[in-house]
Amino acid sequence: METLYKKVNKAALLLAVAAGAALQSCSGIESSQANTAVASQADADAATKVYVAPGKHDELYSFMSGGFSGQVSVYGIPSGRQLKVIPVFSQNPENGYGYTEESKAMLNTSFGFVPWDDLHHPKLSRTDGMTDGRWLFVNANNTPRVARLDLKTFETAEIMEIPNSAGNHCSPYPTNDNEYVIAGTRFSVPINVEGKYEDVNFSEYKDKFKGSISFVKVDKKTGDMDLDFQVLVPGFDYDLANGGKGPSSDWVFFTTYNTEQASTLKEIGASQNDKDFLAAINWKLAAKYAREGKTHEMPAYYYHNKLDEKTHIATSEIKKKVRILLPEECPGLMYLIPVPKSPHGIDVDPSGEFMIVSGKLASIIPVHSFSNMLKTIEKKDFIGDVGGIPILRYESVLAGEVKEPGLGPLHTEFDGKGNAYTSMFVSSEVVKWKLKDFKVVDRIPVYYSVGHLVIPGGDTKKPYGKYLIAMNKITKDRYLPTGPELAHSAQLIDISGEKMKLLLDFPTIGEPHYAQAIEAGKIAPNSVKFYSLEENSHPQATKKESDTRVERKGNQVHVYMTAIRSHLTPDNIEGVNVGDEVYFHVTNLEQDWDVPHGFAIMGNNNAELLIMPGATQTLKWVPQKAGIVPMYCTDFCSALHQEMQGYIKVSPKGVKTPVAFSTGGKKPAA
Ligand SMILES: [Cu+2]
Repeated sequence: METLYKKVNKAALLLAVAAGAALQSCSGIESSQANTAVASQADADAATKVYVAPGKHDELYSFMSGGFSGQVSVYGIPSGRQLKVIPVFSQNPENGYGYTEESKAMLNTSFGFVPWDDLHHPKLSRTDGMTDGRWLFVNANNTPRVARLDLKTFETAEIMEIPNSAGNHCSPYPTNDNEYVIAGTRFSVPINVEGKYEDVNFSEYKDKFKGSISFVKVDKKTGDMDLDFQVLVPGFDYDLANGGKGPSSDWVFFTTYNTEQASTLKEIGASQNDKDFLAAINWKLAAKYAREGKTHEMPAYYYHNKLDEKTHIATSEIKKKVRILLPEECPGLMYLIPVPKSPHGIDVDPSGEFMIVSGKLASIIPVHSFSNMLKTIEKKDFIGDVGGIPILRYESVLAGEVKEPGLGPLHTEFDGKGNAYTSMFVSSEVVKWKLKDFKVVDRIPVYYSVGHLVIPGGDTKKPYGKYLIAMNKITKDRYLPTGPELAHSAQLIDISGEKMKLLLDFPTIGEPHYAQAIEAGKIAPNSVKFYSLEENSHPQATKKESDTRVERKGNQVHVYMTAIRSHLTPDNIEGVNVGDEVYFHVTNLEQDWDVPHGFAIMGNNNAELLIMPGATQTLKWVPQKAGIVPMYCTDFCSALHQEMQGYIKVSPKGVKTPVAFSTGGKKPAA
């Protein structure tokens, strides 16, 4: 009976999903009944592959960049269900990130407090060339920064500003054992190694503008980042990068454009040359040169912001110098390999032998060979140099070309079964081709204008070649209309068979440029459920209700408050005046999973707090009006959540009211 019931239930579900999908795909198009029937069967097959039953978990986590949202969003795959949004470079009123006294320092930069950024590329940390589920590194494209997210807590743990960079697009690329996270600048700018200000004009681009590649060291145990050194490179635009694997592990590769070094109307000025360059840097050798003292010490000014795990307080450290390596002084450090003009992605296949360069304007995809590169270097088969950096002969490094792949090749990943998949921005498709002979074997349309794509582990030595996610730039008619702005769209494609099959569309947040995906088992078991109250060493933590209090220090009032289902202590406060700086240090006393408390106060020119169990967070409030002001818990925590509220009496300026506080039976202090 039970089996039969289950079967009937599943069949009914599939029909419902298929009917919905068929309706959508046929809306506005004439279609015969036969077509609908065929579509229904295909859609039903797709539905079974993405269906995750209620209460069941997804196979994989996917971390998508938020682009101009400055955040990272987390999805379950294959369902496409959104699990979380992690604020990184942008303030998030939902949980107070960037608004609370504890988190504000995370957004400090040499430009002051920067509450927004354009986050492009998430990259998972690695052990022995495989993603290990410990951290996620992401870049800020606008105000150059690299952040590390802790995947035990899904929180931003650290943000490192990158000096001598202007547009940190080519970032962040971890080496195979997280020795370094590497970040290249998109815009070249005048860089003076003595750290002096120079009055440079646009016309001096070729002489004065430089690029930089930053090598951020990662502590193996803690993940803590530190800018070890930078390599000063020719004044091109550095677009994307990827590290080698296996035999090419010591190298990292960068696509460049604007090798013409134009300073204006780059859409024309940066498209003059038939070829731009793939830059290859031997990072192991660079680290050796840096260790051996080949660096120049340059005055600099940049921020390093870190969250303390025990106090949950972020602090900023100002760094005042950076070590610089000059390629012309470091033989063997850097080479340039010609590639078709204006390339975007550079992707290294799982074996580490092939470097695939996708040129948006190119009609072919060149596949360069790492072993050929080494031979070409050895034979000194150079066709010239840029500032002492040898240019290798294209034909000597080339392994082959993928012919007629489609229009606008952009980014390639791999399935670990000998196939490569390249996104085609202009012709809106994903193209599958063989690494053995570079022949195209399959193509599938995507809707529309795909940017990057991701295969779980597709940038490691052992991809998990079951799914591919296409991240599309344009959505148009794929969903119900929502006015002029539509959600960007991801599409999940089954790549387990010979032919690619479209399984699912799902909307995404902001503009996902790139994503990473990893088996759930590498992250889920380590996920923190709550913070230990005992280990909470926040200096303003209040661990017992009996320790709650209100203290005045000049025009500052500090409220040491606790929250537990279902009351705030204290919940009646007086002795606050208009214009005071009131700091609510709220400790969530709960020691249970999924019981955050929120805290908000009427008229506050700030966000709310969302305090995790066992943690302390501080909200600043400067009352503007006299009167009785309500405050309450914003997170529906219990049946009596609506009762979790209180009042503060605000007296006019100059009216001396003694500080007093209470909750229920607890009498105000004398
Ligand atoms: Cu509550």
